[in-house]
Amino acid sequence: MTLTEEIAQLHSELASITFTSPEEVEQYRIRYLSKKGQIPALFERFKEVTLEERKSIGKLINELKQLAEQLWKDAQEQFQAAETTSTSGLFDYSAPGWAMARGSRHPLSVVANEINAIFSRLGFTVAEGPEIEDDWHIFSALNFPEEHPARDMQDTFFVGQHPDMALRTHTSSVQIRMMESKTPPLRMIMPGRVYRNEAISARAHCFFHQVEGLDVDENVSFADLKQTLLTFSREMFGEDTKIRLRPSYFPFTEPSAEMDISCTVCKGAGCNICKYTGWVEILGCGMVHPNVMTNCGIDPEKYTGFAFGMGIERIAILKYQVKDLRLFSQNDMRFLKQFSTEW
Ligand code: 2NL
Repeated sequence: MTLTEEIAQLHSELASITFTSPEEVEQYRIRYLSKKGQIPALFERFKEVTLEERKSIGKLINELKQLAEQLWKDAQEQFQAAETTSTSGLFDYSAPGWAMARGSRHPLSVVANEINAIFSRLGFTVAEGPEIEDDWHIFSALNFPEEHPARDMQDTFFVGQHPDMALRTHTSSVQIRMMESKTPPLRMIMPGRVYRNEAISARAHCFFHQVEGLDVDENVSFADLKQTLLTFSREMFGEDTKIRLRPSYFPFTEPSAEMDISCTVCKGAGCNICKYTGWVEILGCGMVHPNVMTNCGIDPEKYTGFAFGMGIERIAILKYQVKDLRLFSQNDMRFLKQFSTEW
């Protein structure tokens, strides 16, 4: 084979070469470019070339050498880049997975769910209704007199300039809707958000959450109210919880009462949660006023009913000893994360 033919053959050999591993690149370097490789060998044979051929053959050999070196450089870069980006051979399939952060329920949801569950077991269903209400469902149907202070602009958020529409101040509006649209027996609770126009502080907020309950049927008595609330209190706060009813006044119930439970913190011995009385107030209740029954189209001669209402924040504050109402709406993760084990 002449030198020219040999150069041509090597040229086509190099043109078709591909690399699949760094080892092949090294083999290539040894075979073509190392001291004893095929390209330096061509330079050895160049000594035999005649004077007239030197220029053209010299050019061919140099071109071949440049090609061979370029291929080697490219191949090295190719495998270097692969080595830094590929994880093949480095990934440990037996390594434990990332720990998934567990979400947590809002404490008010935890308490509301628990209240719902307890009353569900006592045969109450859950009803919900609109947060923007008319005057009838918030005040008039509930026997609030025309001049009652709760109707004041100061206490209630009215919607726009509308004198008749407002954000509900209690969930009794939902109870009115239920009594208007259904016939007794009615046994239901109404949880939801309510609004009051108050300056925000540790003890007051412009919105909070309530659960109200209603039981209307023939022969429903104050004793039924008392036993229902005692059962609820024992389930919610523990078997040994005592209740105490104090006479009170609401426009929508007669008679009316406020209910205390024995202090959950000191069990009645006296502490700063119960202000050393041994009792803490948790709800208001009473027998549905006959006027309210009539307003909803229910005959108060045939049916009687009891009703009650409690603030969910108040129950949560007692249960978790929360010192500031604002914590419930600030979404501070340090506060919320503490409830991660609750449902
Ligand atoms: C409280 C007191 C109460 C009611 C709510 C009610 C509803 C209807 C008829 C009669 Cl439709 N009563 N609800 C009754 C007594 C007390 O709530 O202090 N809530 C936080």
